[in-house]
Amino acid sequence: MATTITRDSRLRSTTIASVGRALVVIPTYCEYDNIARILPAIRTAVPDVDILVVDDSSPDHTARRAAEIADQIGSIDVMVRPAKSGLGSAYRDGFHYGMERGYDLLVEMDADLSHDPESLDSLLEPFALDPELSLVIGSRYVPGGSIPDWSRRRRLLSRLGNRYADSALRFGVADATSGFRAYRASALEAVKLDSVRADGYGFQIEMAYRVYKAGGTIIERPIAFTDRTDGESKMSSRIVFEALGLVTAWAIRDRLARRPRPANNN
Ligand SMILES: Nc1nc2c(ncn2[C@@H]2O[C@H](COP(=O)(O)OP(=O)(O)OP(=O)(O)O)[C@@H](O)[C@H]2O)c(=O)[nH]1
Ligand SMILES: [Mg+2]
Repeated sequence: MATTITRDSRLRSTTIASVGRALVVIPTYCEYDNIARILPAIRTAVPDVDILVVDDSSPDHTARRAAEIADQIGSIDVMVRPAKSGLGSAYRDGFHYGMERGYDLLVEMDADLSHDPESLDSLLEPFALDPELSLVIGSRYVPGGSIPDWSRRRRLLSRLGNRYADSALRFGVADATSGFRAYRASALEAVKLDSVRADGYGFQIEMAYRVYKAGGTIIERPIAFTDRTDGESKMSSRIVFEALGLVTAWAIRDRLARRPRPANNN
């Protein structure tokens, strides 16, 4: 006998209604198959959130595919930019789009199904409980978080990178490179998005650090991060080294700025 499991959509609507309107921003570059899977999966998991796909004119016509799905299931916008311009700039444009339209929460999520739409609820729910909350990070490195597909070596490198970022910047974040997270719009306004220049992992770390420095409250919720099965990764070792260099530069800059000035005896 088949068992039917019905999700409690009443509870979900109440949660979203009490935190305001949420927009999930998904940057894409050549994710033709993945985008057709992730959009309906998000709609099923959190029916009340809207979605914005930010595509950089992917030659595989990801944007056209996204627009077809949008016609079928609604409440999805597709922003097409003229050329591949990086993850950081895709999020900046997507966040501006959402803030101009009055969304209260802005969510970052990859298209490649590494981020489970079923976890979206756990990123949004804390905003309903704490009006002061600025940022909820979906974290691989808090109890309950996991990366089932990664080798020990890759896990170690990512863990060490994150430990380095936290010991240099002291913002108390275990998984600052995670790209699965939700911001309160007012927290994004406070961080002056336009001056954020980093890309990739550096973008994620810089955004969390800026929220922290602006006095915002950040919490982490466990997620399982699974490897993409379709399409190609756009991350490179250049982006990893850029992130490490930036973390070091921010840490030095802010330590120097905090040093007491010598007393002027004249
Ligand atoms: N619009 C836009 N999207 C991008 C760009 N680079 C990457 N993306 C998207 O950003 C998301 C994350 O990129 P990935 O290549 O999966 O990076 P990652 O998840 O850190 O790396 P993997 O673990 O190897 O998948 C995916 O949805 C990509 O399609 C870009 O230059 N422009
Ligand atoms: Mg990915």
